[in-house]
Amino acid sequence: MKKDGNIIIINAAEIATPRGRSARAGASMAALEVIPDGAVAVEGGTITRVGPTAQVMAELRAAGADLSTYETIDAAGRAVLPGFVDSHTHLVFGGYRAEEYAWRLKGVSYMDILQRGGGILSTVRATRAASAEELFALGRRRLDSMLAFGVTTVEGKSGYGLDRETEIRQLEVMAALDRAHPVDVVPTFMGAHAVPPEYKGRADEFVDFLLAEVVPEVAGRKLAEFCDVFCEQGVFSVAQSRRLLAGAAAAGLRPKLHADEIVPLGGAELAAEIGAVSADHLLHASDEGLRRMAAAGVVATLLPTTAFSLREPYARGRAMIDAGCAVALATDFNPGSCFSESIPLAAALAALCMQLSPEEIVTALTLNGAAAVGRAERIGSLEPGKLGDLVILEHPSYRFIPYHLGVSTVEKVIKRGGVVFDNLNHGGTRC
Ligand code: IZC
Ligand code: ZN
Repeated sequence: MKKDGNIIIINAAEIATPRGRSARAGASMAALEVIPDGAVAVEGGTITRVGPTAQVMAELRAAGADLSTYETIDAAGRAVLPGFVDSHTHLVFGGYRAEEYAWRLKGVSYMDILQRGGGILSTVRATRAASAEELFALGRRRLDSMLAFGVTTVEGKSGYGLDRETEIRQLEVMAALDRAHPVDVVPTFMGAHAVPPEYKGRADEFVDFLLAEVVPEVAGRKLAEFCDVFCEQGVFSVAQSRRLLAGAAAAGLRPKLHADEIVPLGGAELAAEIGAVSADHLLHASDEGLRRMAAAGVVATLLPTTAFSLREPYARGRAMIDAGCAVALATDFNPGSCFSESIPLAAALAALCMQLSPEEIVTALTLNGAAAVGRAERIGSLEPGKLGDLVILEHPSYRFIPYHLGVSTVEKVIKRGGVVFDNLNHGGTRC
């Protein structure tokens, strides 16, 4: 009788994985372990063995494992990797911004649209008007799509409420999605995503409000693990971001930042100063900021599909790795600056426009993404003791991830030792 969470993948063309229980920085990002004719054994949802197929099978037999309790998958001709961790998304929102996209095509800038009360504020209006049930149904469909791209853990941010009630509703929906869906959802509180109309011109008072009225409830009810802020000219200053993140950290929410996305503001320096878990975007981060982030161990989360969508210059991913940073790659899925949950597009842009190697891209999508959501001890690599979260590609090498331009090469997704997506059996739908 098969047992839930028991699976053996055998005969893989290769197992490709970074190793470790924390982010890999600098040159070590390229040090993938590649095992030809590989196997992975998962028992009760946790990886127990990784190695050449003959060795893993001999070890299982020697240990007296009852192989009839395992599902077996023959992965001949296919590469097996850790499940992807999309460590930066805004996946719970109401409404869309297709009209604004058309304006942007005509040359109106993202920040101009926000200053005129559109952009994030347009999504805030639609999200405030949406019920928890509506947001849940939308979120579930989006998670299905992410899963098909090989994502087994996703970070999701609030920030489309900008009031107590809607911010909490977004986070509660993420908790419900986490329970209902195979993809694990890591919640981040981002009440400081924009200044709402009620506080127009009074950003400091809005930060006071968040610290007094929202952060205590979010932290007290454990509705979020992280606090993020849009540290940007015309949104929240470095001083306001520092104050909010310090208060949130005191309540138990670990800091993250949207840093140096549109103009160079010193977000990277702030991230290093306060020991943020990650600083994200970094299109305009200074050399000094990058050096400090590397020294402080802040994960640099790069979102190339956003730069592509905004037609902005790409973050200097190559220089960041060369400066000793740990780089993670994520999609930034949101209805405005980047309406795309495409992992393969992010990977292709990282290769072609940021000069990351295929090995670095795999590390950035797995172990370093896991570190950016504080979970590198449990996910992000294929090693005994980690969760049995993995993807099987339809091609024999991890190199196909950036090479197959914008097209997913993921054939199967396994979450905690169970097949949760199979592109062959289900024509692309979730099991
Ligand atoms: O809804 O536009 N940059 N926040 C900061 C975003 C992009 C998401 C959005
Ligand atoms: Zn974002």
